[in-house]
Amino acid sequence: MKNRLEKPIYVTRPSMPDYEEYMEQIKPLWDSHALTNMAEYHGRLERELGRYLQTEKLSLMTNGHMALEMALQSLGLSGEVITTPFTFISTTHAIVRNNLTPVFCDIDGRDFTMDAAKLEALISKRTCAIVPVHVYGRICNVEKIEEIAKRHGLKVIYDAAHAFGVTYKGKPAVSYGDMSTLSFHATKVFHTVEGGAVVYRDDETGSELYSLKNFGIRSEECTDGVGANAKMDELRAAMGLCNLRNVEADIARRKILFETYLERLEGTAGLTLPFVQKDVKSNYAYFPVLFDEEVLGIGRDDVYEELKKRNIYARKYFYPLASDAECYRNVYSSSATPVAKRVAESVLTLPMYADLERQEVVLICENIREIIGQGGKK
Ligand code: T4K
Repeated sequence: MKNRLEKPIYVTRPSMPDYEEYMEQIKPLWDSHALTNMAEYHGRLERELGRYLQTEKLSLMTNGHMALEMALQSLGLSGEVITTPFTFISTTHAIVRNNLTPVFCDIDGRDFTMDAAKLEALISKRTCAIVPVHVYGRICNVEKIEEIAKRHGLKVIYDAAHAFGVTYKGKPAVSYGDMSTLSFHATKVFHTVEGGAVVYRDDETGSELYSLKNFGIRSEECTDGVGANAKMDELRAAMGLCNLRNVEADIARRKILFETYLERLEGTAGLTLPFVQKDVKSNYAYFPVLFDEEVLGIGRDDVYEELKKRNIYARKYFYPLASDAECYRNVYSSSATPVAKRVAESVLTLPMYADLERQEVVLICENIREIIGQGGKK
């Protein structure tokens, strides 16, 4: 184990703004005492994010999960929602917590987003919406999904938690569908520590979301919705304002790391490496690799454990499938989504964050090649 790293490398590490810059940003709060409930920075971050994402219709939320819950609730849906099991558990929970029933569609074997060719067969009289996920920041088959949704009168809400800053055919990922939700969690390309947003299309929905994230309160004496507390506070909005200034530079650094991984791992039998889709400007959020046990003679789980011993903490995003989670497995079977099952059983996402050194990526790749017995160095 000659390449064991001295310092642990985790799957991700949040970007931090310059300390002085953040202190400067939050200083006025000691005068204003305005800390939360849609105060100045809340509005400012909404406007600045709106400019970056080319939309005027963006509502900040306390996290990506509540963004999805609030988005679904604002549409007043009931019945079944077609979604993907290859996602973080939040996607399924947001559907279920809205008293909706998830119906799992299999994924495309190449980009791991919802397989639009299998979508229509799952539509029933009870279907009210589709919740696809731009998983790893890869864009779903938005054209086909829109065409099917239109034909059946269904709403489309994209879980775009991974797709901050991604564009498809020159348009931001969040411009597709009836709504899109974003996560600004510390582990994301852009973060506000915890945070998220809903991108919506009309002012009526905007007003509904504004009220729902504040307990359903419309005015001091009128509460006409069963809302939640999903507001973002001023300290986190200030973090967002600082981080937004650095996000393009962070994405550029990620791109270099992504390309270094490809350069060092390309041509290794038994590995399926990620790629940037056609017409997509990527944010390089994740570096997912499939390990084919039949070819390698060593399985994904063994590679994961071996990497851990060498101080490299990759993650099995997303294993188990949401449909296999203890709270859902009595209702669903992953055998209904065989492609998702195979991908979940063979995927490892390798460390990826803006501050990761190029040399660290080189070392991670050497370790992987050593573990799978295909030579330490390339
Ligand atoms: N939809 C999708 C498709 C999502 O992926 C997510 C979240 C959501 C919806 C919901 O959005 P949020 O409500 O979270 O905004 C993480 C994140 O907590 C979660 O945001 C993310 N997706 C998911 C994919 O990953 P864990 O449990 O794997 O994170 P954790 O704490 O193990 O962190 C991973 C590594 O990052 C650690 O080993 C070390 C490093 N780390 C983490 C944190 C939190 C740090 O260095 N500093 C930190 O503060 O879920």
